[in-house]
Amino acid sequence: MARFGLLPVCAIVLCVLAQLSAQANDDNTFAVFRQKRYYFSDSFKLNWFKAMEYCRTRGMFLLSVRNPQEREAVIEYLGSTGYTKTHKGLWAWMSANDLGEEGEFYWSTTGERVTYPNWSETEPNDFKIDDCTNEDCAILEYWSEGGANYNYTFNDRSCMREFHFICETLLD
Ligand SMILES: [Ca+2]
Ligand SMILES: [Ca+2]
Repeated sequence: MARFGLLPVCAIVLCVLAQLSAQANDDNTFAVFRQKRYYFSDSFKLNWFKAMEYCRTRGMFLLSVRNPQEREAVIEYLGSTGYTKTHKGLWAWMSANDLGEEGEFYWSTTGERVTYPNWSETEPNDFKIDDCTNEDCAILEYWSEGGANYNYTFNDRSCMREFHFICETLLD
């Protein structure tokens, strides 16, 4: 029984591997910086939940920017994609959110509290979208004419809005 069952399993594994390999070959925004691998969804947008899921399907995690060194690595990586040469701004989901407790932001990828004070001016503001929706998920934002304020800084946005996003691998 086990012997006959093995063949279909092998076929499925090969099929999955082939698909993963095809996905990897399609990437033009996949790179390694300071020992972390990054992926930037430059061609499509998802809501925060879908972005989390998408990163996991690639064996990666939604981005965490826990200190100035990680911010520098992300800026270096994004520079390498060429995206900011052709776009004036960049808005990308990170894993930070205050879904669990309003006003208390955590990196859902690592479980750590957000202690790096890299928020844009007046953020996070939990802006009220409608009766049921405030802002509970955070993006990394850049605006070429924003000066120091939108310089790869953080902003809470509505989790259901669709933005580009960045995935990363975690260091051991
Ligand atoms: Ca909030
Ligand atoms: Ca906000």
